[in-house]
Amino acid sequence: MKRRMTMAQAIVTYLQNQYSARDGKEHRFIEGIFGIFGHGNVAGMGQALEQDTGLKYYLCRNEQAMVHTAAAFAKTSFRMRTLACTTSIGPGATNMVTGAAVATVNRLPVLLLPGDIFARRNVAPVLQQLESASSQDISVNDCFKPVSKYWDRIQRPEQLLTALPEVMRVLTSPAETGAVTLSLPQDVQTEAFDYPEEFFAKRIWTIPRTRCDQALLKKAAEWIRAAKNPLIVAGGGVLYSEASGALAKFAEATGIPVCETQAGKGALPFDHPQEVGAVGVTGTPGANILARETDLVIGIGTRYSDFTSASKTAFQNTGVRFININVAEFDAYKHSALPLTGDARATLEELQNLVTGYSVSEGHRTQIAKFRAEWEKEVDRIHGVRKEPPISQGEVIGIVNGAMQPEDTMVCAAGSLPGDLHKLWRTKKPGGYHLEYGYSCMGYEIAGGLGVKMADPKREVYVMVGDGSYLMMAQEIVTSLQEGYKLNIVLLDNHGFSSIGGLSRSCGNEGMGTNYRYRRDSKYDGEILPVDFVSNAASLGAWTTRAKTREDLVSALAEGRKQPRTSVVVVETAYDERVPGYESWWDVAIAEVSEREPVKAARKKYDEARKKERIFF
Ligand SMILES: Cc1ncc(C[n+]2csc(CCOP(=O)(O)OP(=O)(O)O)c2C)c(N)n1
Ligand SMILES: [Mg+2]
Repeated sequence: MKRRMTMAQAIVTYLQNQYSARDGKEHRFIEGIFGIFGHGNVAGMGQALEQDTGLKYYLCRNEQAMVHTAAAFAKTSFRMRTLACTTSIGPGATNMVTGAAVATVNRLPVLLLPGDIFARRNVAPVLQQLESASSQDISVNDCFKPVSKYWDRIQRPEQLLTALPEVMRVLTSPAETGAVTLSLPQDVQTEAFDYPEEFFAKRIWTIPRTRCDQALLKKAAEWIRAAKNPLIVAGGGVLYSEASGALAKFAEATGIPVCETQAGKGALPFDHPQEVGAVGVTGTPGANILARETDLVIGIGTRYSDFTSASKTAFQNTGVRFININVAEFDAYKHSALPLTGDARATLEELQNLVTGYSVSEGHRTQIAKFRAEWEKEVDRIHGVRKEPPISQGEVIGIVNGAMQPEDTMVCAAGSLPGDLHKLWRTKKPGGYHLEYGYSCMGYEIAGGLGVKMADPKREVYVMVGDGSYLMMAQEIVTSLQEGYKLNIVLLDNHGFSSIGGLSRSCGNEGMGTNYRYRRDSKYDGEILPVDFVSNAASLGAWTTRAKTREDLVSALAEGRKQPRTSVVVVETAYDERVPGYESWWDVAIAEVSEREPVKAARKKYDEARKKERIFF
């Protein structure tokens, strides 16, 4: 049996019949499709979606934002589901490139379907076509190649028969997943083909719990048994694999402390006895001291970004070794580790059986408990700072954390918040802490929050966003209202880029371009720009209020939570009141020559600090 359909109609039908399965649970893999239409997709994909509502269509305000929404949806679903995104050609398409990079860096499945220029070519250059004099086989969509895990261009409708299964293979592969881009020339979208009926049959893609090599597993157990002060670094892979329970058991049985990366935070609840908190540049003192001294790092589902490895200075024990449990071979081999290439949960369970009876020393357990207690005191101190308005960011974090229920989720991505949140946030459940800190993309926050809410409408979603990020991408508030997905947005207004301002000064500079102030002579040191965020958010349709004091903020959050529609609480925070760093360092290169003394001094310190950077062999 054949079905005569356009290429776009075939995509829409195929996608709604793809399912994922793991641990006996089955999900429709592509839950819906976001899209902004233009001449490059309205008559193809638009026609198909209008005719066949089996794949639910969502309208958003910006193409970059919809990819963030899809990525956050996938992350909240532990990669068992995602959303697709359709765009027109040219700017609509390239607007998604940043979103694609976010998804790929964070190893999150998103399906991108940018429209493309005419395959037929005779009418070129079409509106929004960037011509190339050296080849006609190129368009702006080639820009997606380095940010996609699979990229293809459908020049004939029958190519879908071989392309779409590849799309699904990559999207559902725990090791390979990321952004997948299918470029769809606008004429080919509308071309018909007799597709075989079987192509549209329901297909279930099992997301495997891959087992690692058994000889390496045995060797890993020997290394653990021989270790004096091992340390587990829990990354995003622990969450993606839903391995929190297995990790808790493993840590309890062995006494091995667990520290967390940004993506891995929440793998264990903050009050678990083996949980020593954030590690790396934005880490806690206990975790960073343990990292410095450990003789065995067990990295689980981590890509060892520079924030985790403190730019390769975190692990200073001369004899330190690494065991990496990672479903992606690429990550498993990092730091010359003993690679356990496999699923985090399955591997932890198998490893646990081989280390029965092993425990870190009593002294080590006592030390861990002491670090934990000291850190909780420090968090209380920072939460408890009582500054006259504008209040401190640390206080705001404490208040928002206190206003939330264990099953709620806090979302953030860029600015000075992620570092402070990594340290201070008390996460109670896996998925409660949602940071996009692989690409740290300003603008992810609200769009991402929408994706979290769409994945689990029952939970309250809190978006913490700086004024800089808000001004880059706030428009998805409108989408949240349109769809009835309520967000609780907390906007911290410190009149500029406090994070980068601080960084600039720590590099011996003066923070040029990091204040939102009027230009006066050659500098931005005039009055603060009068941006009224309350009116701005209200104009988009949100419930809004301003909070100045701690008491204001507590009641504003309570009031906002009660609102049926998206709420925005605007709180002015102090630009220079910062949470300190603890026992760590980040490599940001400083000018080697300068006419300025502070830069020279910063470079001198920098040259010294860099000596601690290690390569592991
Ligand atoms: C899209 C994008 N552009 C630039 C940056 C670099 N950057 C990181 S934080 C930041 C400033 C963020 O400002 P805001 O949201 O107000 O947070 P604050 O630093 O004040 O906490 C900038 C420009 C980025 N992360 N993402
Ligand atoms: Mg700011």
